[in-house]
Amino acid sequence: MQDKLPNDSLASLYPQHLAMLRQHADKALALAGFDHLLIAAGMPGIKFLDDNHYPYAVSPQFKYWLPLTSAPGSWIAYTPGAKPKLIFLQPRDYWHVVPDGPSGYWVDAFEIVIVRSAEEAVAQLPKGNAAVIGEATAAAGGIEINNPRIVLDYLHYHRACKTPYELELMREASRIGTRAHRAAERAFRLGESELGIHQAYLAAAGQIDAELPYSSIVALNEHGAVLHYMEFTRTPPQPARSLLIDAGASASGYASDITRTYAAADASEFQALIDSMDASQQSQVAMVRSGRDYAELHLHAHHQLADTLNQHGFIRMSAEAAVESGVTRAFFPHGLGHSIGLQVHDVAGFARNAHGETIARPDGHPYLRLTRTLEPGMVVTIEPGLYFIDMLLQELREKPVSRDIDWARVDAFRRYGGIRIEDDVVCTADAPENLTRDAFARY
Ligand SMILES: [Mn+2]
Repeated sequence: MQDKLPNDSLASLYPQHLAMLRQHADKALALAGFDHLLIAAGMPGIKFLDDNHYPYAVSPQFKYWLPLTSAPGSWIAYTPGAKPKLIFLQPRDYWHVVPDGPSGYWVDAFEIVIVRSAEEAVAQLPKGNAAVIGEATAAAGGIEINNPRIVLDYLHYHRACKTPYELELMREASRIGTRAHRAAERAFRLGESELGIHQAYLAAAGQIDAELPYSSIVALNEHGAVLHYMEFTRTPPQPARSLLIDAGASASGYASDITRTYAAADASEFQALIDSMDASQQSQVAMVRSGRDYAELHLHAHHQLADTLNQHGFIRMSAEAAVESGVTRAFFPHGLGHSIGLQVHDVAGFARNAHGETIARPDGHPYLRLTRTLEPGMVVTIEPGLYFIDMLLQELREKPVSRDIDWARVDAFRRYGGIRIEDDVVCTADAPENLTRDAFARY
């Protein structure tokens, strides 16, 4: 269940999206010397020694072409010059809900063939020299999956820049996510547990866990210091001082990725730190401009964090010294953000070009997921953080620079865990579009 999508605008934007996809596919196939592009929607995996399946996740290459996220066993077949073909699997099955026949603004753009089995689907694919994109499990009926590197590099590189159609879906994903974030904040203020906050989030999003683009992080107090905290405690801590929630939503297979940090009403020292982080986050968002090197933006965020650490009395050293000595990396040990789209961490974050060459991360920043120069149409997250992580603080204590850190001040903040503030931002030819803040402004 999702919000009603703005179908009129999607219908008018979709043809241009498809035309762009065809252009990229034509070029990729020509480069690699293939006649057809065949894309498997994929099948749900099965659990080890079990007859239960993992939640189904459609291939990102499949949902790039169509807003179909539940089409196991289906295929797209594209031959340059011809109308793309959707081979849609609608099994005869009384155990499961059979997917509805295709409908919507996109169906006229496809030749659609409905089949009853995965083997029949494969039999409908054009024979010959084909790039076959899919997981090994899609190989029902004896088709060979080859996932050619040249084709994938080309398609992945170009996925960074979104079409107006894709941006419309990403705005929708942001609207669903922010509505759910509002509900999560209310649940926190009412004293709910992490599980209770998560349930409030899902209810407001109208999405189940398996539909979300990634597993939500709902962290009260010290749990905010665990970067990928995936527990959901059932009992609220007494008192609940802080909430860090990193949770997104999906719209026709496109993701939003949103993080907010809240302080309890009486935690004014933590609120002041959140306010500083929020101000620097917004200044970083404003720097999402065409031609900007994202890795530089990441390094700039470290300098801003050093200023914040100084202002709030955690350290006494120049910003340069704090960055050089690794102090900021102990407080902010992840990347500033990543590309986002059909996948929450979208592909080709390090691509130098469409041909598989890459741009290395800056030394000492092994977790940065994006090193490309920004271009209009790219959507990136901006998510600076400041955490009080025992393991990293312990390492810092043993360094000479430890002298210039106010450890009593640091220790006093451990009980809040940490701060992350994350928006999804579109690079344009001009000022950036902040999908997240625009959506929050509606709720
Ligand atoms: Mn993120």
